[in-house]
Amino acid sequence: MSTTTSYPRKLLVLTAVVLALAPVAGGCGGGGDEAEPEQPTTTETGGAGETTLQLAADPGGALKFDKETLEAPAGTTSIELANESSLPHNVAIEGGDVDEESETVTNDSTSLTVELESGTYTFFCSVPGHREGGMEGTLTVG
Ligand SMILES: [Cu+2]
Repeated sequence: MSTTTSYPRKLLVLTAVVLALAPVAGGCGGGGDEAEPEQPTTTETGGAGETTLQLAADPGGALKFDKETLEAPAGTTSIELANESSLPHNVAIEGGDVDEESETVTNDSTSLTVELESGTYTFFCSVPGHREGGMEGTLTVG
């Protein structure tokens, strides 16, 4: 007669909480908090992945984005623009055959999704005067 000994196994299920949600804008203005969480850009190899880039207009109302350069692999790219200022802004992409722009928002966010091939593009705000004022940067795709 043998006793069957069963070893209880604890299955530790790790639930990965993806913090993909941008913090809801609760406070308006003030607080020059530049602590921006670095987001792990999980780019799936395989080509057809979609990349989301975060971009923000200066919350204090300066004519600038928080980044002067952006990078993405070729494919579908979405640029999410957060504009917490009282100035209207948008994000536009120009280069190659691409000439697209998002809607213009004030105290809101918007996004622009484009198909991009390898190359160098310019992103900017197309509100008159803003690009000239400094709302411009380089998007490198490759
Ligand atoms: Cu602008």
